[in-house]
Order: sequence, then structure tokens, then C-alpha cells
Amino acid sequence: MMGLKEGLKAIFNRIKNAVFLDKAELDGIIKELEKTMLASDVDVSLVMNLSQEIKRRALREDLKTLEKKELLTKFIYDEIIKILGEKNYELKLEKGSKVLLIGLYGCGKTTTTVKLANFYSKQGFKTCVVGLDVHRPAAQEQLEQLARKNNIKAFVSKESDPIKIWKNYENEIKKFDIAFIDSAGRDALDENLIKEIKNIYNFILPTYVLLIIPADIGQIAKKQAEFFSKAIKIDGIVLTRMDGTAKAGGALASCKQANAKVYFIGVGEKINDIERFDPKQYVSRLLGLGDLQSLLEKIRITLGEKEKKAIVSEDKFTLLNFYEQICAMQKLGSFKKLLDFIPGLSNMNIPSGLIDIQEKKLKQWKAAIDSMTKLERESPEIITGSRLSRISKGSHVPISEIKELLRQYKLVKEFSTGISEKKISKLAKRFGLNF
Ligand SMILES: Nc1nc2c(ncn2[C@@H]2O[C@H](COP(=O)(O)OP(=O)(O)OP(=O)(O)O)[C@@H](O)[C@H]2O)c(=O)[nH]1
Ligand SMILES: [Mg+2]
Repeated sequence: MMGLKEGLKAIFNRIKNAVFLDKAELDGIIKELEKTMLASDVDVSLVMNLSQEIKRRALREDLKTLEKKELLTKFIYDEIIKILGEKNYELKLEKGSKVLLIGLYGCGKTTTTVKLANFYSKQGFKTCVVGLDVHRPAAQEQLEQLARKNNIKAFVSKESDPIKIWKNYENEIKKFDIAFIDSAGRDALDENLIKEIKNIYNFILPTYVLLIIPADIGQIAKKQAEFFSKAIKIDGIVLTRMDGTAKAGGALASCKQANAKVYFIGVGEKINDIERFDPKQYVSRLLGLGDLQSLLEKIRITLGEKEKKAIVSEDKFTLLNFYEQICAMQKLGSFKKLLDFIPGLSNMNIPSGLIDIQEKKLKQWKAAIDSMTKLERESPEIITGSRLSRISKGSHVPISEIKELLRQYKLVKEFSTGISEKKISKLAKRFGLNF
């Protein structure tokens, strides 16, 4: 199934390669755009509006082809943003804030609770999570484990009354800046669920209530948002599973139609796979224009200072830099995903070996690097013959593996000498200007 991203990429290639941008070609391009948006489950009337609007703006005869191309790109970008949500909303959290997460079964409440606690803890808040899902067996353990794995304090209990759980922990929770509260789901929006959420709401009085919706339900998101809003005051939405669905466009568009604010999107199963939703950034990334700001924010929240240096260093690129860079990249999620953020690199073919280097390999590489002399680390080219066997003996790492390390190092060095902030912004400017 073709997602929004692939579809739009094809359209932009077509625009780029068009020799003339006459009415027939324009019609063809717009047809393709309609098809792509519909395939992403965007509401038909929205799609029709979009194409009419683009036609109206683009059918200007007084322009040269090149100008037309740039303008058409801009119009498509503008109109898609209008559909997917123009504004970018931010939770205003401070000491004492409480965020309640609600939603149907399996929508990603528990995962998102911990992701958000982790996100805001990286921003300097002291965060905790509270488990109020008293229905699903093992719900409390799941939350506790996930939180523990990421060094976040979890308040969980075997108690069967969510209000009691809250009461028991209330004084302890107050010691934290922000509490993220997991709640129980249901199959459908039934009365019991609403009653329970209302009880919790009235007792806790959360600063924000976030409705969690999986993006793979596409435009049904609107109905879900409206149903929930009728029963309880919803402050905003987190759309999860934006990574694995072709319906992300429809889900976003329908939240916009329902006037629901999308604060965050979930883009994978890992703890750092969550992003603030900013339509402009999101769409420019969709369109392959990269997204400098998100990248930098992601680097900032995911990495400590030392690792950040490794990733943005413009110094001589040594084996140690390489090793640190790989470790840092792994924290950020897969290399390829990261490249999506970098203007101009997202369409590039990356040597597949660079992606997902396993932990065991990394350990061996580290041991090999530790066995090298300073000179060897800084100028790995000199590592051949007797040096190779010495390092292998010293580190108990097979020669073949050391060679592999050197090969990968060379690849990355050639590919880019570190992904430097300067380099990224240079690229961004280039692409930004085109825009
Ligand atoms: N790919 C992907 N998977 C996600 C995302 N968010 C959550 N998941 C997965 O969705 C599944 C359900 O997530 P949970 O957090 O347990 O959902 P829940 O709403 O707490 O489920 P219940 O407590 O049973 O109602 C898990 O396997 C998660 O890893 C996301 O953004 N992307
Ligand atoms: Mg859960």
C-alpha cells in the first residue's frame, strides 16, 4: 500500500521532471494528488476542496515553467497543511501538572504515558507515571516495567478502585513536577468507561486530558474524538502508530475537522518514538524537504552532551568518533529513520550495513578500538598486517570483524564526515531557498 509519503514523492518528482506545466499536465498532477490523499483516507470533500483550491491558484498563464513548478510545489504544501492542521500546539506544563491519558483498548495509552514522562523528563521536569488501569490483568506490571526500564518512577497497585490508588499515592505524587496517568480502555465507548473516566476526572482534576487515537483508524478518528468529547472535556489528542499506517493523512485531517488539537504523534514502539506534532515540519518532511528543527530537538532530548558532540563534531573523524556516533545513532532509533529528518538525505540510498548494527557487534568493535594505539584510532588506514593481528589478539576479536569495523568506518567517513549542525543547516538553506 502506498502511503502519503511515497505518493507525494512521486508527485513531486513528476513536477520536477515536467517539461511543460500546461493545463493538461497540471490536471494530471492534481488527479494524482487526489488519488494519494484519498488513499490516505482523507475525507473526499476535503480532497475535492484541496484540488480546486490548487487549480485556482496554479492556473496562471503569466508564469514561466520554472516559476510555475516552484509555485505549484508551494501551493500543494500550503493546501496540505491546511488540511492536516495548520497550528502547532504545545502543552503548558509546570510543577503540579497532571496529565490523564484515555482511549479505547490497545490504542497506545500505556506506551504513550511512559513516552511522555520520558519526553518531559528530558526537558528537565521530574516526572512520574501513575497506573489507574484496574481492569486489564497485568496492566499495572506493564506500566511499571516500561517505566523502570526508562528510569521513571511508577505508582502502581493491585487495588481495584482507581480513586483509592490515587489517594494512596497522592502525597508521593506531589513530590514530582508532572504526573502522567494511565487509565483503562474499553472495546467501545460504553457507559462504564465514561463513568469511570468521569469519576477519575472529577477526583483528580487533571491539567490536561489527552485522548489517544491510533492513526490506523484513519478518518474514523473524527468520530472517536467527537464521541469522547461529548462525554468528557478532551484537551487534545495523541495520534499513535503514525509509523505503520497509510491512513495517517486521514487521521490527521479528521482531527482537524473535529477541531481537536493534536499535540503529539507516536511514530514507533520505542521510548523516543514520539514527537510534538507540528504540521509544517511534518509536511515538509513528508515532501522530502527534511526537517531541521525536529532533528535538532530530537538530538537534544535523546542525547547527553557528550554524545551530541559525537554526532555533530566537525573534528577529524576518527574510529572513536565513529564508534560514538553509531552508539548515539542507535539511541535515536534506526539510522534510516534519522535520515528522514535531514534535508536531501531522506531520499538517498544508504548502504544497508549502516542500519541497525547489532549490540554484540558494537561490543566487539569497542574492544578492538580499545586495543588500538592512539595513532591507529586517529588514522585507521595504517591498520594492516601485523597491526591487525596484534589488535585481534589483544581484544579477542576476530580479524574479519575488525576488518568489517574498518570497512564500515570508511563507508561512513566517505558518506559524510559526521552529520554536523553546520552541514545540516547548509543543506536546509539550499532546500529552503528552492521552496
Ligand atoms: N508502531 C507503533 N506501535 C505503537 C505505538 N504506540 C503504541 N504502540 C504499540 O501498540 C500496542 C498497544 O499499546 P499499549 O500502550 O499497551 O496500549 P493501551 O492503550 O495501553 O492498551 P490497553 O491497556 O490494552 O487498552 C503495543 O504493542 C505498543 O508497542 C506507535 O506510535 N507506533
Ligand atoms: Mg494499557
